[in-house]
Amino acid sequence: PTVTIADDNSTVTAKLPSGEEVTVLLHGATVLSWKAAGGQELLWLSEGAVLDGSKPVRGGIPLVFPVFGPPPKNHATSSLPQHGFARSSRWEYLGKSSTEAQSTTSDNSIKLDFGLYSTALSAEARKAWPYDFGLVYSVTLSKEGLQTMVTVQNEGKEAFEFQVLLHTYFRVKDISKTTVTGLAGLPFIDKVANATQGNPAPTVTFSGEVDRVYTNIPQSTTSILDADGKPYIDVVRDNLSDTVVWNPWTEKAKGMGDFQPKDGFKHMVCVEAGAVEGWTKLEAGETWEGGMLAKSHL
Ligand code: TA6
Repeated sequence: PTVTIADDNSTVTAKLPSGEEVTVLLHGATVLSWKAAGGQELLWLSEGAVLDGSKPVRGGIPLVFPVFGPPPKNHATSSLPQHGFARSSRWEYLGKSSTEAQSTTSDNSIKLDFGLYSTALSAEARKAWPYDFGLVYSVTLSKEGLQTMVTVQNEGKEAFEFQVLLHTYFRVKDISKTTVTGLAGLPFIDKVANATQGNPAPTVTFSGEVDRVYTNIPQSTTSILDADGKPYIDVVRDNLSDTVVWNPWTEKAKGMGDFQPKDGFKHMVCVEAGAVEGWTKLEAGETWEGGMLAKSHL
């Protein structure tokens, strides 16, 4: 594999001899691009995405931590921005490795590690959430797919609680011909209807804005099927109990300045693996790890 760091130190790109490729922006440790062996781009990135760190990236895989959505009132996260500070902080590139454990030969996988420590937070974020922590984000590219794992270490003396989610924008040919399976019949929080739906259809289809939070899902895989029900991408959760499915559709796309082109919603679906129902508590000195493996059928 080859690993290239951009001249302006803003991105790290890894490429396998078989053609798979991943690019990570140090701002937010945001995966901007994940290409299949044949060069097909599997993630959607807005043409208006801001990549200079002044705003979270619209697309790719923003990393949501320590809170998902608008923070609750009267909570340690109350004064944080929506989706927390991890996706708008500058991470460090810690290095690469291709351990035998992940592949028979090192040519089949490459792991990139990124770190964010509380000491590196903006004064504002530090003040808003004054806990000592360390995050290590491992992005592993292999022929099987793209694995993104988050390790949270409580390096302080007091416990804290967090939510975490990989806010992945997958690229699709046509949202109106895309279906999401693996959530059959499960109740979900419908943020569009502002209600909990009890008996949904077996698959999720898209003919308008969809914003659903599925929690405590028994099976670990949520699948995206392309046109004509062809398997496209499987999202396998690791120690994450919840999945969010989102498409902003016309109106919400119009309302986001960095969402370009405006009809770009036709070519993306967010299937987001996370632990966002309630809070994961970490005692002083404890470590937690979770993440996802996105497998491409291309
Ligand atoms: O994951 C779905 C969601 O929570 C939507 O409700 C919408 O707010 C989306 O995230 C994007 O949020 P952002 O802060 O990135 O504009």
